Amino acid sequence: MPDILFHQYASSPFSEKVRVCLGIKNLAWGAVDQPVIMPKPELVALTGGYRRIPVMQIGADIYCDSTLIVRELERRYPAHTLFPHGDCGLAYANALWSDRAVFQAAVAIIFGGLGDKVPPAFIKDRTALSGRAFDPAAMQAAVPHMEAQMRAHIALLSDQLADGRGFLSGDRPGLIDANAYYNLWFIRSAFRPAASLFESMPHVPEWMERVRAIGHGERSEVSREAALAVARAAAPVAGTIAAQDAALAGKRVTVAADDYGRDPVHGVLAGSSDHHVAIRREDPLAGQVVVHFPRIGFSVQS
Ligand SMILES: N[C@@H](CCC(=O)N[C@@H](CS)C(=O)NCC(=O)O)C(=O)O
Repeated sequence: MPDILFHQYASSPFSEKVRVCLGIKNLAWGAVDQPVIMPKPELVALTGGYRRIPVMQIGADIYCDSTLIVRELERRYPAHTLFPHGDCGLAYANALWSDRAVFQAAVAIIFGGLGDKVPPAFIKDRTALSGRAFDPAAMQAAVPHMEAQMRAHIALLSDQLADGRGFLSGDRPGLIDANAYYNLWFIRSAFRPAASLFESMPHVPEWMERVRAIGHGERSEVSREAALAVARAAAPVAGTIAAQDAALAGKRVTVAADDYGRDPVHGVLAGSSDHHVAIRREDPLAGQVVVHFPRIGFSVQS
């Protein structure tokens, strides 16, 4: 059983970001496939209610959100760094561009393009996820604008690669490549016709091929039941609490995403820093776990 258990599904773009990072680091990991729509009973047993994908599990420590997963991978496995040319703060900041602006354009282009081929159960689920209508017909109307946006985003990549460099920050791949790659991968795999947006963009197809060729490291398959058994058998790691959170130490808090998929997770504050917050909780299926969230994009309430 590999130490890294990665809760994901094949078509998930945020999972592809992390899979590329696992490839850059050439790590062994267990893929725990989760459903594309709710219910996800084994996942929420681990997270306490957070339903988004991906989630990483190491023993009884559960890491939510691709940004924190990447940060934890770099901390635990510093070899083959995700920041081969430095600039780690900028690379994390760059995720806000890819995860919000570029991702939203990709979603509109893909689901607007698929139109009435999007299954009703998926529409219902994503409406509940976002708290507003997930409406492929409305997205269809927005496609010309979103394609223009996407083209402008991709042109930034083309500019960055124009001096002949192999990867976005130089001759070695890093987080910044995974960030920029996964939305284009999403378009190509979910709605192929829209790939014409970048297939003719100078330097971009060759760079995409270089990123694809990195692979995903050493993947094996792990069942959801086996992942729960790993959590039950392990003890979560002890964390430290940052000075600014001292008043909340040992207190019950609620953590929730501030954009979509805002399902609250309750627990006792067990660790924090400028970059993360961690809460301890007990679950009948998963045992005692600590669930870790990034600070950016999540609220903490006592
Ligand atoms: N900020 C989150 C976003 C994750 C996200 O939106 N994931 C999508 C799938 S790629 C999701 O959870 N969709 C709803 C679902 O799968 O249930 C991250 O970086 O992990």
